[in-house]
Amino acid sequence: METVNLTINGLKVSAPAGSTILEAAHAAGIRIPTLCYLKEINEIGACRMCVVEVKGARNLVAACVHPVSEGMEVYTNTPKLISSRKKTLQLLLSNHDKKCLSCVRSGNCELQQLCREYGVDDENYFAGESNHYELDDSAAHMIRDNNKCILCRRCVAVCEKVQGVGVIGTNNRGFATFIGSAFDMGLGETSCVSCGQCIAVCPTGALYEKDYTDKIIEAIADPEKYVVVQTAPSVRAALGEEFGYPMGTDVEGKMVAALRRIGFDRVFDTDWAADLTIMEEAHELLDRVQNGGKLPLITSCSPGWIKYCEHYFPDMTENLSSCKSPQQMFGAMVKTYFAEKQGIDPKNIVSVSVMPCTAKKFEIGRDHQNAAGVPDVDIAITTRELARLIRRCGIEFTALPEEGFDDPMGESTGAAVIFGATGGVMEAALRTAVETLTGEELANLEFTDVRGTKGIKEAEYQVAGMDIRVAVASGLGNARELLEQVKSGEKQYHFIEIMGCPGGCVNGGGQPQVSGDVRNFTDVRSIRASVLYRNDQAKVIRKSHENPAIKKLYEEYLGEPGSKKAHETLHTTYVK
Ligand code: HC0
Repeated sequence: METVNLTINGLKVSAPAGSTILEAAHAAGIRIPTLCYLKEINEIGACRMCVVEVKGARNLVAACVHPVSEGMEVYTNTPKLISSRKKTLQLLLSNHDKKCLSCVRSGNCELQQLCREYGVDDENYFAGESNHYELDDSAAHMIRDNNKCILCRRCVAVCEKVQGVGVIGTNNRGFATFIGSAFDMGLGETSCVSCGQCIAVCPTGALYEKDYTDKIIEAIADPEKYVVVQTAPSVRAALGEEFGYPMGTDVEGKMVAALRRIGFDRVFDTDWAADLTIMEEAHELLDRVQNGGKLPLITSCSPGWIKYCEHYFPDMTENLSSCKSPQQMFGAMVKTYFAEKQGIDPKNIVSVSVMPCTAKKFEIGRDHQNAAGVPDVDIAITTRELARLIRRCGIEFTALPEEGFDDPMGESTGAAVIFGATGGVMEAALRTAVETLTGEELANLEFTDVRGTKGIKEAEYQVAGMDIRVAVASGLGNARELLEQVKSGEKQYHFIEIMGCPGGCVNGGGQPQVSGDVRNFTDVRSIRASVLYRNDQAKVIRKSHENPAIKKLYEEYLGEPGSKKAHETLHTTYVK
């Protein structure tokens, strides 16, 4: 690798040719502040927080986009730079709704942190005209508050470049510039897919999920209500970050203990329903392969992806598995099977889900998601909302013991927990489908070709004399690329897994926000996914079809996978 030599603050460093000053400084242990910069997503050098002095240059240069060169002399913290950055912050504050006490991002707002670091002691230093905007609460899952927007354009870039959706952009020009949808439509009127990736990258409180934590507190306090909670695979892999644990810490046991102390009547695991999904989906795959059904079969558990398919690939909705997502299968079974077993009227059950996802808030209101005649899931909250709920209820998370889920809907396998990482649903389905087809036990359960955070992965397996071709995509831009190849006939597969968020649910739009500073230099997706793969490895049972609680469910209630009853309760429909 070709390297160049330069100095940063008088320190001799070398850096790979082509790297930016920001990257070279980071490698040398020097942090240059950023606000708009997101590696490979938003490299526009616009916010001017990362300015540095380069000897011989006429102006200050933006370190996030300026490449290093041989003999360059860079200074990152001179009085001139500190003053320039402080002025930039003061100018941002001059047109910013500074309600920090009530702001959902207070404490982890990137603007607030920089103001503290740069000693901004007068937030009204540049008093003058300011803009005032109505909140946009038209979408099912989120709110845009442009009064707190700093026009960094991270949300615009992630929506367009990563997700290929592009429903937001800059409107107007100059001082009147604001971020919104075309013709100033409400987000809910556009083809937004609710993935929440815009929220995940927002540095301030301008974008946030609709918060339902108070509804949960009310339901728990109501003696008429039986309140059941399920937690998605990925929540355990990231919730700890909200309480100061290093990224990559599994907090499953503490999370369960916290939910019990909040007062839920039963603490269950979405993983149980992920095993159930595999039973139904593997059955559907084998049925389509053996009986000439529509192929490729495409997974249906990511609601952002489903909405994207309906909006952008309506001619492929027949390829979608008819299986409800695990969240919805879980809700359906709580209000039918569990309600019957316990003798509870399903109308008195409040079914709550904790998800790493904002699109799940949209999914619970879709048609045909009401197996017992009432919604399968009543309230979907994000990992971030759960952290707020834990704090609001005065629970000392770090001091909690580790506890286990309740029976019977808390029992799950290693195949289920890996659902939260891209490729996990595929691997779980293969473990079951291959054993079903061959009638033999797999010698190696790990389908490593479909692991990892690459946007598109493919593999081919010889199973019982058949070539089974599979592909996995995460992030909707990657999904589009893969589906275009399928539609053109360039690629042919039997089974495709698609997850709406890049890297899968571990990187969902409802997960703890990671500041740009950390995100730009950390492989967040792999670190969180490693929690799930370790969890899988540690399980005694690692195949969905061996889950005793799921076997019992079929014996007692559903009959066989794909049965009439299974179809009535666990499958759904799509719109074109
Ligand atoms: Fe996922 Fe799911 S794995 S979509 O990514 O399939 O949100 O974690 O809960 O429903 O199980 C999210 C995560 C889930 C569902 C499961 C699936």
